Amino acid sequence: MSLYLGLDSSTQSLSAMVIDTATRAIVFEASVNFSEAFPEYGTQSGTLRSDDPAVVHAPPLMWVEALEAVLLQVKDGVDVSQIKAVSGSGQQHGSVYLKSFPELDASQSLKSQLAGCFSRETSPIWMDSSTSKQCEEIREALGGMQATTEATGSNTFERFTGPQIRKFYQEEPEAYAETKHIALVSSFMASLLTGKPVGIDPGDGAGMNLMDIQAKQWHASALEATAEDLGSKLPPLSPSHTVAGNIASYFVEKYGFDPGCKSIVWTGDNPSSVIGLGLVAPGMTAISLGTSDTLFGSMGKCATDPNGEGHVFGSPAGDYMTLICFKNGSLAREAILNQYGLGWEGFSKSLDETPAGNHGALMLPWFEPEIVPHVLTPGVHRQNLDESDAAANCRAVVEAQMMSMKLHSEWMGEAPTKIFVTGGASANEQILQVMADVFDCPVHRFESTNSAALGAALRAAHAAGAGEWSDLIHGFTDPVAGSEILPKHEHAAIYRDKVKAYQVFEQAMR
Ligand code: ADP
Ligand code: XUL
Repeated sequence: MSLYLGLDSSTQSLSAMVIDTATRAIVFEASVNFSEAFPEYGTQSGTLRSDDPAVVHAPPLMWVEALEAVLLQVKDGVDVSQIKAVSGSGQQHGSVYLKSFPELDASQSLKSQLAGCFSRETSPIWMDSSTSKQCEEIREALGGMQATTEATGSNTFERFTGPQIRKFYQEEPEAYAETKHIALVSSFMASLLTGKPVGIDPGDGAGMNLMDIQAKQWHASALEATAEDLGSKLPPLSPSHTVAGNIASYFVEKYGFDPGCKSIVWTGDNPSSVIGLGLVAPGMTAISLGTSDTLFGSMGKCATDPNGEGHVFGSPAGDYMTLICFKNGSLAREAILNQYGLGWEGFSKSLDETPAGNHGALMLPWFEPEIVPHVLTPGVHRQNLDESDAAANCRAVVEAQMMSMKLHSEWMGEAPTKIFVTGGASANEQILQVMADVFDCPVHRFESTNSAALGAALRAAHAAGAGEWSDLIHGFTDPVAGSEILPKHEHAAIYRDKVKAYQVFEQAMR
């Protein structure tokens, strides 16, 4: 047996996946849904909301509790002593602020040991869009949009960690001064497993507006533009394959891990999915239909988006990856589903019953402030679309999302010739047909919709020396045989024109 554990701490849940590289099989999967398992934290879909829709936080102590809960399931499901290495991925950009990091003691729970350690009780997460002022200040200090994008791989974005840290520094200077360690969700969880603060990898580090994208080191001017003394509070940037140490004795004693089990640096969920989808060579494109929709690809050289909408992150496979994040992904599809009282079956039926192009109906589904295009005031806009027509609204939301993804990814250069798709909504064939038609290329599905956890398990194996990427991914990241969804050419022709109308509507309303 050659077991490796991958964890994914996402917005709504913490998932675990154990793979066996000897038999090339996923041998165990488990998941803990934050809001269901820990209602006492008062989260909705894993998030804390306030009266201001721009402010979205989550309690880090809930993630700590979830780690114990998911490891209990792993312990019941596999022989934990056989796990050779563990790694993970986290929702990107979210940050955790600690006054101190405790020496872990197996006779007490993680929760009780961490409870007094936070200098900020709640963590701003990627859905927060309350830092426009700080974005502008940092962008100006770095010489404007283009200079910021070239320096850090992205323009400043409200959810990125640098602007979030600056807001905390400005609004709660005493708590900021008390903060000894600032972690990302990924590096915080990795620190728990290792029993000490560990580094941030260039995949997740690039989502902070603080990392020099070429050198993959902290960017001195960006640190200075963000907050006083920031360099001393951040851990080092560490390559994604870094062995942070052996797993902390806490987990050996409490769950039965082998004392020699390696604890590997974590990355962001999107960089992790790049591995979990097998995008280890440049030029491959994938779309994840999760809480948000993200479009990403692997890239040999670092090329940034001149429009400042897309991002460049480090890829755990070595080079770079691009990423464009559309916040109103499943969030928007679910809003329509709920508005018309449908289930996913009814939603899919509506897509079947309505024609490609939807008789020219258009929707801009900005239920939440949108990241791409940049729209801070939420609003749902309709054109040639009757709000009382449930089926047409189902088609309109999906067409809008696919057309927006096509339009805002054109800067990447070449149109994709094949798309790999993952995330919860990739189970929906009707949605994938619209994707194939709008992009006019085949779409391939995967067995596991949890590519981030799979990527984490594969990264654990890679960092522990189990093999080269091309060998390791074999048998794990092959698309489901016969799952290919082909574009219908008459539909593709309709969307070629409709994308232009969509662009005009989008520009008029943003
Ligand atoms: P994340 O990892 O971002 O938390 P997931 O990738 O697990 O999210 O996706 C979860 C989402 O998938 C759910 O919120 C739901 O909207 C969506 N989903 C699940 N099943 C279907 C389906 N059959 N059709 C469309 N969407 C679905
Ligand atoms: C990426 C982003 C989201 C989160 C979701 O930039 O903000 O995809 O990573 O977990």
